[in-house]
Amino acid sequence: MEAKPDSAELFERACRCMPGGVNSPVRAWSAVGGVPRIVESAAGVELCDVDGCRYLDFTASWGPLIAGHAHPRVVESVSAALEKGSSFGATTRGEIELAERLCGRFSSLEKLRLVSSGTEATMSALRLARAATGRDSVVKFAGCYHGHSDGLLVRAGSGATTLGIPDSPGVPAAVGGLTRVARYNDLESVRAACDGEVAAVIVEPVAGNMGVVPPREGFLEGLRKITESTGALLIFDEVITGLRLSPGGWQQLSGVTPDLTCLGKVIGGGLPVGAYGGRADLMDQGAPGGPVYQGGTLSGNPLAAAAGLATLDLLEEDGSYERLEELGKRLGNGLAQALAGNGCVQRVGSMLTLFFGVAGVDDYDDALSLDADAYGRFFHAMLDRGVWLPPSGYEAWFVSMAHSDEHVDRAVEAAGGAMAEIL
Ligand code: KE4
Repeated sequence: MEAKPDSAELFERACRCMPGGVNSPVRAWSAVGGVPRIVESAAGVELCDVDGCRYLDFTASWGPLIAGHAHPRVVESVSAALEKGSSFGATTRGEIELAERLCGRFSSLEKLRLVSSGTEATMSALRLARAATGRDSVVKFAGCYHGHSDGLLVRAGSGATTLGIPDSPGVPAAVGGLTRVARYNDLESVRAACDGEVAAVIVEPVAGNMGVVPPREGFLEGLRKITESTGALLIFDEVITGLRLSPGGWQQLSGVTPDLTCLGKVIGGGLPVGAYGGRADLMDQGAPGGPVYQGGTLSGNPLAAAAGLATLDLLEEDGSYERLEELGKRLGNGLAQALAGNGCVQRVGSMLTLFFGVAGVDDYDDALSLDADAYGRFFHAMLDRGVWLPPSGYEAWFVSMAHSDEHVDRAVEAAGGAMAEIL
């Protein structure tokens, strides 16, 4: 019987037909080196690659798998939906329920529109903000990543930083020039950037794409005040934080209410879903009721809605967020101990980043000074010990409800061995 192809062979084939062998750049392991493992399957906290190796996963597909991989309730829900068809190009009960449930959790969401990715959500929210204010400029923060729409690929974090292209070629100067960049956690830089031409300020309320960087006390409140005083809309990009940090996202915990919110990842439970929403007077300017056009063949897809609803059900079970906090804290404390002063761990709830070579990260400049080589060595040392981490130091690790204390302790023990090996 012919030997099954291994990761190296499959990745070679992938490179022959897909740029960099991947469908999203961060998956190419450019920052950490080595042959990206090709995944065969996953269940709970465990990923298996085509080589038969099994890993304890802390990437959670970059955040969505908060209930763990292939949760039986999610599998059952999506399978039942598929039995009834996969897509109709017409409204279904599932998307109505998902929209109702999300509006019920976020007090700022009077109405929302489901789309198929976080990129679509932020791109559409900006278009709506520009239409609603009649202004063209937007303000984003260096190191924040809001997907790959042209105007937001300016000083972008996540894969754009990982690959050293935070300002992507191909974005026309006329478009990029409408994006003003401020410094995260620096209200002075926001005041300098905001004037009567700014339609919106878009921010990750807890940054996750330059590594995890929490907002300083008063930062988000300051953004709210500045946008109110200049007539700009405040957009919270909660694609990572929404549903992960609390039932109502960071805006529920911080008490700062944005005009528009973008969601993704967890709300789709691993299937393609994004959403943008906010005050009805804004959202009703969207087509068909209003003139601001946005649409999508698979928007509100019934399978994705089924996965999202099953995930929301699981998150609504008693103690879910407390458990995520406990596990995140256990992991963060254990990693800080293993790091033993060779960097820092920054954590908010069930998302965290281990930064090598820096004592603290408050903004993009701090993040850019992390020791990326050390992270690359650490990544492989952990992989050798059966722990799968994000292949970039500018990303967040995620804990899921499928993780246990034992899983966390295993990762911490592996980190101790990995540190001894690389430092
Ligand atoms: P997507 O278009 O990838 O669904 O979402 C874009 C997006 C928007 N906003 C935030 C805060 C995000 O973190 C993202 C996407 N996150 C990255 C990882 N940090 C996706 C991973 C990838 O690009 O493959």
